[in-house]
Amino acid sequence: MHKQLAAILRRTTVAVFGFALAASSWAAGPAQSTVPKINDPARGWDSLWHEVIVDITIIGILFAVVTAYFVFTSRRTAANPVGASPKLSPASAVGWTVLPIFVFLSIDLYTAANGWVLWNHYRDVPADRLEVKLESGMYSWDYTYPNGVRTQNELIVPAGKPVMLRMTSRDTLHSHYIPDFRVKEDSMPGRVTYLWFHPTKPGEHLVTCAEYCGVMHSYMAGRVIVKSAEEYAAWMKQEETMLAAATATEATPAPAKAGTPAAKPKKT
Ligand SMILES: [Cu+2]
Repeated sequence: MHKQLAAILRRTTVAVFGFALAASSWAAGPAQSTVPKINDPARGWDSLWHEVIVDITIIGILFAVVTAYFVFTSRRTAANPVGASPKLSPASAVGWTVLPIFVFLSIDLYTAANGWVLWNHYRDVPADRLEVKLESGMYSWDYTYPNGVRTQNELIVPAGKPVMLRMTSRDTLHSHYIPDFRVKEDSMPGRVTYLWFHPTKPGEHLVTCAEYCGVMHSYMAGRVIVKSAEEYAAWMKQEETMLAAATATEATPAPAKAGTPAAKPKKT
């Protein structure tokens, strides 16, 4: 009876693990598709930030409790009391100093290491991306798409594709900040910097200048407008048509000015 029970248990365990394995490989199926996974660090920054907030809250409460304890136990209870230093051996004095430093430093090193990993992910721009040039200037953001289409203060992008900005400035230092995508990077004259982000669904997001650049600095705001892939394609087609028409007009020689007197027929 005991052996039978063990056999049933063994078979059940094998079946459950087998099913779990099959289910997990089925669930992992889409990840093995040819579409590369975008390693967007934006959510990583958020969790790291939350971690820091939790850490400093716990440490703050801990310090407040210890301080309150010492304030209470060391309060003045008699007139002119004379205290006595605690007797600590050199080893325990070093221990009380080194251990807390190690504990708090390890938290700092842990968050710094996580930040370093995220930063490396961030500097590694996905290969399949939309690349747009940005020239900043007092006080506007001027975007140029690969086909020559230009926009000002509105960066229109398709959902689902990483967007990279190659940035420079025509006057002074600015900083292109898109809070919703957790990206901010200086743009400056004589140097090309970059940032990238991954818009996943249609919507609008604020762009603002995060570097004081002049008296109208606070008005240097724009928008990232994320459209669906179809809407973006339609918008881009329209812009390309307008650009082609404008280029054709520029290339055509100007007609004779209206009002120019026609050559008079010669009198015979
Ligand atoms: Cu600016």
